[in-house]
Amino acid sequence: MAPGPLSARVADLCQEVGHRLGGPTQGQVFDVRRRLSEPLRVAIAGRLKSGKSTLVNALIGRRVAPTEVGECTRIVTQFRYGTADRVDVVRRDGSRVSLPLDESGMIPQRLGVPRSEISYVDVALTSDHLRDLMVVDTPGLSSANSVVSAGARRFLFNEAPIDEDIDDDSVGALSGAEAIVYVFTQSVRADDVAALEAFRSISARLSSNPINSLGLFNKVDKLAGGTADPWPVAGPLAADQAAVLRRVVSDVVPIVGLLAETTEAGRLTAADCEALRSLARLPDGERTVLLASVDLFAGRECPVARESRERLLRLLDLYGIGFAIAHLVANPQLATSELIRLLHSVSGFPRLRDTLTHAFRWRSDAIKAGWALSGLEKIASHAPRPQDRELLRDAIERVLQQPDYHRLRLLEVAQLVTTGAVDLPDQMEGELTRLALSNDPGFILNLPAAAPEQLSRAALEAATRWRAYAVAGASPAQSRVALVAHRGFFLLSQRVRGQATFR
Ligand SMILES: Nc1nc2c(ncn2[C@@H]2O[C@H](COP(=O)(O)OP(=O)(O)OP(=O)(O)O)[C@@H](O)[C@H]2O)c(=O)[nH]1
Ligand SMILES: [Mg+2]
Repeated sequence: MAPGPLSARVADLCQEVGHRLGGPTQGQVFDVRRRLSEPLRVAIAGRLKSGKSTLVNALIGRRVAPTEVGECTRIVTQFRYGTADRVDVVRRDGSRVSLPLDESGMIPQRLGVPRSEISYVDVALTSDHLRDLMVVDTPGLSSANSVVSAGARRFLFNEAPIDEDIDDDSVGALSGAEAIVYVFTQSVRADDVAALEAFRSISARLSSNPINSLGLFNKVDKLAGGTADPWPVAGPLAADQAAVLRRVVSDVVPIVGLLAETTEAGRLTAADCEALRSLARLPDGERTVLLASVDLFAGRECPVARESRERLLRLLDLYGIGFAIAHLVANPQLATSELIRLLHSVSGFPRLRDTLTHAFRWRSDAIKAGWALSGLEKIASHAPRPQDRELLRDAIERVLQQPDYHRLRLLEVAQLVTTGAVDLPDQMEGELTRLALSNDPGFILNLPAAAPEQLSRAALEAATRWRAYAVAGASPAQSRVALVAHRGFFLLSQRVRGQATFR
């Protein structure tokens, strides 16, 4: 996938200037360019057993990460695209040990290197999904267990070190990511909020913020219990959660990760579907009893073999099984492909994929460009040859002058506001966040159906409002933020007008 326009321009800068630089400085600048061409790196963080590895498999479209026990889940594992499948165990001294995937196509349970020596596991896969996305699976954060640990409270209130909860390898993996998905499994409760606030302390260290982080409300199939439809509950709960967590994540997406994994990784076989069809043909009363609980489903006498039923539970759990059977009862002719499509859609995964591929990709362009420019500034300040320093600084300055790069400033100030470092009235905070996080003028201005002329006018009005706020009544910090927003809306109005005249 081609990099976004801002990163592409910084990559061009590296290319042009790079050739004129001295040896070591040139190498560093080319490193920045290489990193810019890598796909979006998404790190998955969250509690123990919250379903991180399950989600990783869904994102990759293959079941490669172990999801029950096993050594790997305790170690940072990076998944990236490669021309051949390959697992490299990377030692802390940088040396690598290559292993094949095991006979079921998964990361082997035994890595053959003592855990204390392992820095991370680097998995290259031929999966097409990874051409656009690098995924980093991290070990569970024990601090955020369902009952808030003393540790979580301590670093919430006293900013005590968090090393005991998150090891340095995880910090490294997470802070190298452009996007972080926090997986949690329960609806908002007072103590949950505290636990999630704990993520905030961690996230401060990881430079994660609501702009590059997304909440994933996983296992929503467990919400309503049994086979009941969780979605009428999950949607509103996720919205509540997003409101409570607005200083932590940009949105909360509800999902049934297990169904996402099973359908994305193509795990449901013809035999599984046949078993579901047999269950759908049972008398109503018998089916109701079977579907009343996991124990009854697995243990009760029934024409479908017990192993098949246990396998169905592992693939779909009770809700997925009930959902599939209900569709097969209503429509016995339902094609298997259609059944899988329905399961995929009810998993909530399409919305997550959409958020990652649209919102995060667009944002990540600016995040990456910003990251690269500050990297280049650092390289410039350490460059041994004065002419290299000057060359780099000039080039950076030229790029930053371009109006498009105002987005970097916008992200910076939005981050100050969303993390609470600078306070703004709620409505203004919302407007600024939309401006920083979206490319869609209708969404930013809350005028989804407006014509370009109206949008351009509204953007100009917003620009005037922000300027008025900046000069009257705002604190110096608020004023700085407001001036950046002012220019952002001014540029937006110009962009919309430009598009209108080209129609
Ligand atoms: N019912 C249900 N089970 C799920 C869902 N997502 C994951 N699971 C199950 O939850 C268990 C834990 O999932 P993992 O993906 O291993 O969780 P993890 O966060 O990687 O766990 P650790 O790495 O050990 O912290 C597995 O048995 C999954 O099958 C879901 O949406 N619904
Ligand atoms: Mg795991």
